[in-house]
Amino acid sequence: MNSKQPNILFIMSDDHASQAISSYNNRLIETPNIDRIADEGMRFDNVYCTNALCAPSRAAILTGQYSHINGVRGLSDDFDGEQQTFPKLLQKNGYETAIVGKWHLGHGGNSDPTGFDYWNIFPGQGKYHDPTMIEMGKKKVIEGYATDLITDYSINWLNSRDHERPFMMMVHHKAPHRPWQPPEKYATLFKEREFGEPVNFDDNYQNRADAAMKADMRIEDLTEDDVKEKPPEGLTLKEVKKWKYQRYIKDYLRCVVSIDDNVGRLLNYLDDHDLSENTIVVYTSDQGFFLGEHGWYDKRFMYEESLRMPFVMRYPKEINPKSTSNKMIINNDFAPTFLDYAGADSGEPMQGESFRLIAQGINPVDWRTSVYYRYWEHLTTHNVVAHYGIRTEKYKLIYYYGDPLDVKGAVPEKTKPEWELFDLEKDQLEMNNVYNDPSYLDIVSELKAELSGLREKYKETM
Ligand SMILES: [Ca+2]
Repeated sequence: MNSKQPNILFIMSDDHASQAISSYNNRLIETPNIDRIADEGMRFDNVYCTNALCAPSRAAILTGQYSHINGVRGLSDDFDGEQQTFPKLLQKNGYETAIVGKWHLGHGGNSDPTGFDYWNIFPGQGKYHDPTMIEMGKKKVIEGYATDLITDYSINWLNSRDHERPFMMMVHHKAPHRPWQPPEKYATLFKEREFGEPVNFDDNYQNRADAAMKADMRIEDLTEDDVKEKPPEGLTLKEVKKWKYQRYIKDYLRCVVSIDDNVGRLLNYLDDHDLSENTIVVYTSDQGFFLGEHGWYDKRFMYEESLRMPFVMRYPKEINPKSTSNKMIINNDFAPTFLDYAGADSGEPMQGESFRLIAQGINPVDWRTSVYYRYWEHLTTHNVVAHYGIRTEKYKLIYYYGDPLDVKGAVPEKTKPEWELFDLEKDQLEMNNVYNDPSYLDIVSELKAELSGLREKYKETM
């Protein structure tokens, strides 16, 4: 074994917003175990997904490529398991690799993982309670709670792996994805607590593109299945919305508490087996999520809450404790970064960059200062309009390009193209579209030029 090659433990949950991680924001809950990774390593404050949806983000992470290159633009696109991924390249470079939990790629989310020596996954989205799991092709129903089971199987594999080789394991939680079903032991946690609503909970979607008004992901839209019972009789619409929010946020946070416990179990395992020093530990989520901001749940939009991924990383040999970075990182960067740590060549160039130096506290002078994003699904679930855009340190420009679109699963409808510009220094909550404000004319033309440069760089032609 090459002792210079670190182990990589990549823990990723599904739809876990940084607003619900105390290292980022302690308004809602404490997450001591996830915080421990940040406290003993680095908290990255500007990590963005390139397409805020489960399968596309997973494909971008594995391949280091944007959706139009890796083929997974929306949930109905197949993932070609033959293509290059970082786990395959790690295998070639001496690593033993494993994935446990949510895979959700290919053939409606149901392909067999490639590039892994061991895999044990859910079919499709998976279930919270007594889930079916497919272990190396063998399907079984397993009694228990998904988040605990994923950790149990991960620990089993860590015990049985080849101890002579470095490992890379992806631990992919289903939680806290909809329908937010917590484990029995946390069923009544927060019962007596009333969570405050975000300041823009009653957003009326004025001063915005029509896309915001059009989206069906308001707290009011939460179904009886989502909130698990009928609202009490006699409430006004406003009271129903407030009641649904409490139901929603409590179940969401109960799922998060269970994730945090299970992150703690893995960190303890590393400590107990003398692995903490030579293991890179990451905790992230496939995208962010709206927790009542803009009056919404779900993701998809290029707005901050859904665009931003929580990302904390510990590697005592190279990363200083309690460090933070505000450099702009995208999920396409994860693959090249892990390959860099492993001393492995990425072969065909990926569309991300290694941020290993940034993690060491060194800021490369030529690091990107803007990020390209694209949400491809058009008026599918939650009726969100397809869009692309650019985020810089100060501004965000979004183009809802309208019909027609050659996108699988698109519902044809006449949608007129529209733009949004947010001045993020003055309007962090993205409530006021200044695209048509004449004082931003120069900014708009600079951003459009940069956006078209990024599209060219990433070979985005549609
Ligand atoms: Ca997700």
